[in-house]
Amino acid sequence: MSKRKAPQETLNEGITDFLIELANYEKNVNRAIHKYNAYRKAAAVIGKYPQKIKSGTEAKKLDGVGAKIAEKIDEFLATGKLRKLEKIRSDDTSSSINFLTRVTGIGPAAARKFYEEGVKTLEDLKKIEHKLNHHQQIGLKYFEEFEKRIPRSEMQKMEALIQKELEKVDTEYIGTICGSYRRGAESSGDIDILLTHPDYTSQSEKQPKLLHAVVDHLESIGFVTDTLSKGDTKYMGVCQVQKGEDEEEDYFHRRIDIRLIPKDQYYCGVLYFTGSDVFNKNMRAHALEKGFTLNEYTIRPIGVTGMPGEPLPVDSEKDIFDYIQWKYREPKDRSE
Ligand code: DCP
Ligand code: MG
Repeated sequence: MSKRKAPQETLNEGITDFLIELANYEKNVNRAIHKYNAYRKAAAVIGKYPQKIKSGTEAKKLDGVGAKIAEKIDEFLATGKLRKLEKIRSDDTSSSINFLTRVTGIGPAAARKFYEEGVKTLEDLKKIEHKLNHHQQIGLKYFEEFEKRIPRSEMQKMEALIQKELEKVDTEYIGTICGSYRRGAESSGDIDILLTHPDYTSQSEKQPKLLHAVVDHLESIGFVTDTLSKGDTKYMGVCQVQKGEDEEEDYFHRRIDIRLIPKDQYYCGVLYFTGSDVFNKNMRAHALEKGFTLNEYTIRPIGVTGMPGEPLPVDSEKDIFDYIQWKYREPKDRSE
């Protein structure tokens, strides 16, 4: 998962930016995930709204914007700022914890622990590097690079490279770069690859080799440069495009995740990891209304007893939309 969401360039970006800042504050500092979700949902729906919002009342008509957010919108429209945010930004605890969570491998709990030990800045972290785990050390090493968003042109380059190299390892692999890239974003925070192979299903044995063969190969060609964690089905690491002879500047190091998924669960996975997170929540809620439970692995009908039944067969993302009687939405239309 990437740490920082792209700022939204929309008619109401002042509003969506402050909502996202509040969302991150709730997640990182207060560990209030419901409030985080509520702010993200409001930001997504306002981001898609085709007019410039003129009042809280107008915004409140949108699904996901309640009275409290409407009030904040009024304050922001009237004064150009938000007292609550000014306070958060100037508060040492909040700003330090918020900062520390920008390092990959440091979550809200670790950030608070470091803060309580007096570790607040990048310099502080460097001094206690030996106390960091391997993931956090890599996060520190590439801190500035990981903060940079990946331009779509570079994502396309990496997609072509990955598809070409997958084919060399085994022509039967199916790989999809999901996340914001698949939704057509102009820039992405990281690379989220979903991998499957026809030999591998939820009924067959585990096949970690299918994942490791790909990672080892990407490492051997110098694309994968560091490993954060390497499990049977999930790899987290770092990659870098090699610069061409005619190029002057190096490419940045980028965060890459590769997940190996059984073929029968692949499209539920592709749907989930294409997101957005807000879209996923809305789709899951709609699925429930129609009597299905949907997650990153399966879609299952909920029986009269309220218990989920056996997973339904799925051969495409469209199958999932069909089960819940939803009109198919292209990835680019899945921001909320
Ligand atoms: N996801 C989700 N719920 C979460 C985290 C992730 O549904 N709590 C799904 C939806 C995301 C996808 O996984 O789109 C990938 O996660 P990222 O954090 O990488 O998000 P994006 O790829 O959408 O954005 P970015 O460009 O910042 O990487
Ligand atoms: Mg991503």
